[in-house]
Amino acid sequence: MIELWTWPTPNGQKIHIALEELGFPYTTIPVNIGAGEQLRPEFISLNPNHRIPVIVDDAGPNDERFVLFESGAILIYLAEKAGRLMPQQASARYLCLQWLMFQMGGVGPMFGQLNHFSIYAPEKIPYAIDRYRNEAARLTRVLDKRLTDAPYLAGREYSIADIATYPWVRALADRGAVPIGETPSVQRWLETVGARPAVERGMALLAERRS
Ligand SMILES: N[C@@H](CCC(=O)N[C@@H](CS)C(=O)NCC(=O)O)C(=O)O
Repeated sequence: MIELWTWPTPNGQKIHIALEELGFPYTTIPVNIGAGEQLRPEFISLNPNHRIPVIVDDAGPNDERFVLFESGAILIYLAEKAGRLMPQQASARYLCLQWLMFQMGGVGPMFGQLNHFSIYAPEKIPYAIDRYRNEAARLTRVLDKRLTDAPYLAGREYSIADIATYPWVRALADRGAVPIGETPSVQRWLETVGARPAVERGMALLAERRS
């Protein structure tokens, strides 16, 4: 059984989707980050960086209990454990990791900063908002080019690279923060990925707690 410590934000939703796609049995422990629950000692003992998501797998490597944080590492772990959602063929596998790293190092941090400065910052700083809005738009155009050349980020196969990227793009597209009307291939991919039953279930997990 996998224990999932999470909250319905894009980094948590990636893991919700992967677990739903792969069918691993799991239990969910909500960590309300708005209420500061990520700072509780029991959570910090699992992730010293006090961020969701975290998984605790009681059947980890060598059949031992295994704790893992960082959503990109968790996605690779789950895909390798199942032997699914990451292409087997070498070049496609590295392209999958390339686009996963693009999400972890680019889309996540930049879209996150755009959210911070445009929604949560007590002072609205035009320079910061413009900087992250432009960067989010640029990254969306990079995704659009890739998704014009290939149906999914890794190529022909749906993979953890799509799972990592979908919740971020979905969230910003839904509130009009990225120019989705100008990126038709991203729009097509959002519709295709969003129609997967496991993606619908993963996005719905704990959603009522946030509203
Ligand atoms: N690089 C980390 C980022 C995780 C992260 O930033 N999680 C956010 C929610 S999306 C969080 O827990 N924030 C709590 C806080 O800022 O204190 C990952 O991908 O797992």
